[in-house]
Amino acid sequence: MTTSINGERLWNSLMAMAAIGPGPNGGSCRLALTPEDSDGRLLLLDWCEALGLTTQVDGVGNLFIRREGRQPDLPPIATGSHLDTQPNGGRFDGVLGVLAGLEVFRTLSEHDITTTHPLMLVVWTNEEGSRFAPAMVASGTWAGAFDTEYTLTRTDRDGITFGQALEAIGFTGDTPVGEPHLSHFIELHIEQGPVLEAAGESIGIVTGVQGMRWFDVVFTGQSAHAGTTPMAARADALAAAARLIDRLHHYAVADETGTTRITFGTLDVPDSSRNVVPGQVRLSVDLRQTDDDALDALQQRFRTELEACGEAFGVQTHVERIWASPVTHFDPTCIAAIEQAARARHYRCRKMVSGAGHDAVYVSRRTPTAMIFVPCWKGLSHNEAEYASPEHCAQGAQVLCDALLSLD
Ligand code: HGY
Ligand code: MN
Ligand code: MN
Ligand code: MN
Repeated sequence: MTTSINGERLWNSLMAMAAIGPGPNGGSCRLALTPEDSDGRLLLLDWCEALGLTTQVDGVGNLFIRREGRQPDLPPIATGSHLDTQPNGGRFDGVLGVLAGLEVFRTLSEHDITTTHPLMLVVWTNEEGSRFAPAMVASGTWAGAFDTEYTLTRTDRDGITFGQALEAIGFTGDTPVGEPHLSHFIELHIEQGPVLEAAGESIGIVTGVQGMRWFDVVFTGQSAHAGTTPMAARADALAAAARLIDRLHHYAVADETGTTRITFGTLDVPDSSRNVVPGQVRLSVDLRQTDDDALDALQQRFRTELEACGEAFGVQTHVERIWASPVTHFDPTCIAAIEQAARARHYRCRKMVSGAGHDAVYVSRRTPTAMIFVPCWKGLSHNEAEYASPEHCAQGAQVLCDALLSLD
């Protein structure tokens, strides 16, 4: 007997969630642990309460929403994702995975289906790493990659700690971090890239995630007068940073394999003024590659270019390592369950590696894990124009439902 999810109900829930913390151009802005993030969590918990589900919250704000099974002592089969967004985020990144999980629970209740294992819908705190670096830090804490103290003391640009922000929205839970143990985890997410849409396919069977490394670079030169200081006498921190960005950008573009990703997402020029030669600059660096050796080589090139830029401009450079996430390979059983579910529904599908990081990366360190992708418009994400069609959202939720049930 196949169980069909209700695509319209899922779409309506997605749009209701999108109304919380709306961005100025039709997207979403629910930075982690802000009142908007809290409102999104509370809306979800309202919906879950209506289904008679129980919720545990751990010490870093992860939500574990439980649907009872016939054998309560078995470890839950889980799904989930994140509700926090980028400042200029879209309405589907993370949210689709959470609300598709809710749709599965709604569908099972509607059809009066009780699984053997308990089921769990998980909302991981601060997946984006935008307000508090690093990304995926709360799923990482659950997985044992970070200790709770480290996570609670991460600070945002205003010096507010993760722990203070969590307390302020009332989501500091008493479930010990690391509980509960999960039997399987499957995360549905938009692809956030162009592959599925270009191929006219509906489902990505995600076999793993590429490696990622984050750094901050502080360039320290000398602030000076814009009018009186000859060019040859300057130690211009911003010009040095610009040279680094230009050199590494072209290095990545020239990579014939097309797998090198370098992003300079933030550039801070403290006390900047239009008629002062910038004395200090802080630049963020996000390096990604599909294998760890290539990532090592990319990191080495970054270091070499940085040294050369420092010398050329007479500027000191200091590198702070913020985060490293190695190439991740997902679990064959979960991958097979997803593939089987997609093919049984005759959805056009392919196996693929994720370019974006996801909570599933850390969950997979402790729990058999895999992911399902659906296409998004022009592969656009981390952009308010992000869009996934109601059909693709429904197909992704259907594969999620079938795959979870097949693991039970
Ligand atoms: O950075 C990432 O890939 C994720 O969206 N946090
Ligand atoms: Mn995401
Ligand atoms: Mn994201
Ligand atoms: Mn992500």
